[in-house]
Amino acid sequence: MTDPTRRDFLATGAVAGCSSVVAQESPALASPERPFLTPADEFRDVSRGTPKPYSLTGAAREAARLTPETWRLEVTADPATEEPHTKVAAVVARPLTIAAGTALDLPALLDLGKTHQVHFLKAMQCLNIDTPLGQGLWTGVPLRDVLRLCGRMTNVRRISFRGFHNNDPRQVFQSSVDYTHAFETPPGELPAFLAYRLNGEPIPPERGGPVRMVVPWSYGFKSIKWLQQIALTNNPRNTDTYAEGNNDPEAVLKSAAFSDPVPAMHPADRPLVVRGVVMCGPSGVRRVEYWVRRVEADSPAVADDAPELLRAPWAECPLDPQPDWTRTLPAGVRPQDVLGFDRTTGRPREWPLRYSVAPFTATVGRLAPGRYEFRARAVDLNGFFQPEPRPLQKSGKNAIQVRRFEVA
Ligand SMILES: Nc1nc2c(c(=O)[nH]1)N[C@H]1C(S)=C(S)[C@@H](COP(=O)(O)O)O[C@H]1N2
Ligand SMILES: [Mo]
Repeated sequence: MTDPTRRDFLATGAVAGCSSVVAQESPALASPERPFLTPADEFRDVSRGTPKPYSLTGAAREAARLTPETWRLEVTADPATEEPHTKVAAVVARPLTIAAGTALDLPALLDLGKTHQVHFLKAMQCLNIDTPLGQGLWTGVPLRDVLRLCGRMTNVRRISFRGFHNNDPRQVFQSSVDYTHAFETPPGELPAFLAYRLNGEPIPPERGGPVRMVVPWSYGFKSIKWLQQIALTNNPRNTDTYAEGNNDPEAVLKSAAFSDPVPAMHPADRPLVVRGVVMCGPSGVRRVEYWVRRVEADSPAVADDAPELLRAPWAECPLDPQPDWTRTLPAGVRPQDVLGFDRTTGRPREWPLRYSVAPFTATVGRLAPGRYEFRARAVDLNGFFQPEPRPLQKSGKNAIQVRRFEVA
């Protein structure tokens, strides 16, 4: 009954540092041959644990309940109280536990999917890495529909969740959403959900399978891989592991442009074309624009909010036409069934799609020999220029990338 992995679910945060995540350039979504959907094994991986949970095989993987047959989800109420924030504990009518034989298994989740399944496109982005990790078509069941199985709940203010962590409390990686975000999805908004398919296939172990939480509006740390435990709590405070890294654990994805690396040397007789992707956060994307700055070896760096940058002659980078949806989406997934797409026309209701990335092209043309810097930035629907409105990078990675190169 007392499963050591469940102890201190909400009280502890992981001691395992965020230092395992090093900020660096990722080629994953910034390569010339970028497909609209990133193959599952080409996402850049951000996983804690020693050994990494996905490296377990055979009996060890079964014992960890990381196979489709052994996977179980427990949903329990957090009994903790703590003055002054939590005067009474959360209560749930029908907890789902392994001990009582009521934990949810994969067939039961798939069965729920027959009536509640959702599909949508989301780019995974780490709050601590410069470029998005990959973009997928995720399929699963909204968290709200799973939690309804538990019947009446009282004094629940947050929903906290964690994945498998090698039975080592220091490897715990957990995250959470508030009650409102779990249950009261507004029309047109995307729900947090328990995903069991990625790009039309079962989610592979590397991407968090059999079942992964996907929190559409947030950075990757909310999308808990190898999901196994959900706790309903009356602790109103955020206990996300990522909060310990000075991150804003309620950050939402920022609209931001990410340009592909520019080769260090560019021939003067060839026009320069730079590609990239723009992430669409809740504030949308009005346009993407670029600026090429001539520099000398000793030119000082230009800050993202320097007058020279703000007054610069930025030029628009058109977004690519939308892909052919019937050919881009996995077999069996109709465009009109993807959240964010119009039910009758089968076209996205807005473009770029919220919480996904769309490719753009900057056609710079020919440049005279010399040294240059290339920058691209997004302008959101409120007229804010990247990295506005929040230049705190721990609340959303959206610094303007600087690509230095020489034309010869
Ligand atoms: N259980 C678990 N879930 C996790 C993590 C982890 O270490 N353990 N890393 C998180 C972080 S910080 C990110 S950015 C994403 C990365 O997802 P990916 O490896 O599928 O690209 O997974 C998230 N989910
Ligand atoms: Mo992350």
